[in-house]
Amino acid sequence: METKGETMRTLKTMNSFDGASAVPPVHTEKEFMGLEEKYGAANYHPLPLVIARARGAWVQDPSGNRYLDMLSSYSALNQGHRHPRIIAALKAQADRVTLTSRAFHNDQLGPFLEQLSELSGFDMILPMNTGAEAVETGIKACRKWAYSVKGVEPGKAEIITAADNFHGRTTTIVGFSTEAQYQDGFGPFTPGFKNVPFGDADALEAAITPNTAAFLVEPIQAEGGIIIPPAGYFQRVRELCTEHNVLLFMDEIQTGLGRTGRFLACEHEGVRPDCISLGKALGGGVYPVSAFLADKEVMDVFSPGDHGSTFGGNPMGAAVARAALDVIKDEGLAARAERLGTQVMNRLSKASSSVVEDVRGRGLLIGIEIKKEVGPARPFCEALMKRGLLCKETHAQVIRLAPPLNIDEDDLGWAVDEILEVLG
Ligand code: IF1
Repeated sequence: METKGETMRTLKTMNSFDGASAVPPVHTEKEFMGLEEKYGAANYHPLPLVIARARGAWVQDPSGNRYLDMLSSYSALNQGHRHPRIIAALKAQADRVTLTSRAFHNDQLGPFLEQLSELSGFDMILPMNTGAEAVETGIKACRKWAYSVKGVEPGKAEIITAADNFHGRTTTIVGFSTEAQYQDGFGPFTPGFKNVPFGDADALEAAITPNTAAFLVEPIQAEGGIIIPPAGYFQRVRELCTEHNVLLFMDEIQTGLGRTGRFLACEHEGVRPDCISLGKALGGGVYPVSAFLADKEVMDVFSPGDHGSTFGGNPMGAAVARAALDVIKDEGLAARAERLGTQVMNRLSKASSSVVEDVRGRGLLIGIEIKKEVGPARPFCEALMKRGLLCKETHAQVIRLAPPLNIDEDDLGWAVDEILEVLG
């Protein structure tokens, strides 16, 4: 990296990776990128950086250049890269048993479910692998609950979702996306969904019918541009759902597990949903683990054979998730996110108002919206990458910041210095 400012900082941590040596890479960065381009489907357009090693909040390319990771794989790395306790759990479990299928019991799943139930306050858990699978599981649970408990006529259950949602990429889930590109060319879609504007409780009330099974919503719309709901919105949503016997299903896949300064983001709103989905950091950034959580009345709709997954609940994932949850709790990562997030927000509020339209966030999930007349956010992310700092825009105008929650305070301070400089 050529820029002067970050040399000290990148050198500071230069020797901190285990076994990181000056062994020349077999391929150059250019060749690695070329291979992905030639053999990989073109469904991504990554920034031109190849990551070969990582630890904590830092990543390194094959040539040894260092970058501070302010994206954390979209909050899947709340515990940082390769947390020693999580890696130890992974290695220990790899030496015992990795996969049993759910045809048999294993000695990791039960303790994992108990731990997650105690931390979240939900009675029961259905483990899956990816976020989209946890959301799909929840959709099935809400529909079945509507038929078997609420008494909705067969085939009539409806689920209400929010405009500008992001819940994953399956054909059912993109079917209720309002982003044209996510749907384009992938229809026909699953019926039984309708959208209302996020933040508008009256619109939700108007959309509820006797056939409504659930309202599926993110506590903060992250991909939507870090959209924080208006004060009191979720309290009203909770009242409406209770009044009309509709399940409140909150997708905490990106906002949960400490990211926003609470274990779950819904705690900010003072509401308890009927069910939630978790993913991303549940696997500590090393193994895909997701889950659908609900109380007994909802989870009881499932009988043997109704739902499942070859890998869901496997002992490797369960052991990793137990360590991932231990780290969040023992290191007080939610409180840390709250404290550091406030510091960052205070400093960012001093950014040039001729460039910045708005700074918003909760905990360490922060969006910097660039003024439309200034241009899109991407060039700012590219400029930051040149300075050794990784982040990614969401939609055209918003720079999304989501560093590991255990990021070193000086590193985070340096990142804000760089951001303020780039914003001018
Ligand atoms: C990608 C976005 C973020 C999620 C919420 C479910 C899922 C996600 C609230 C599905 C996933 C990911 C998907 C990933 C990038 C990332 C993303 F830009 F696409 F929208 F974070 F903002 N619910 N979000 O945020 O989880 O099935 O992916 O495990 O490249 O698509 P998944």
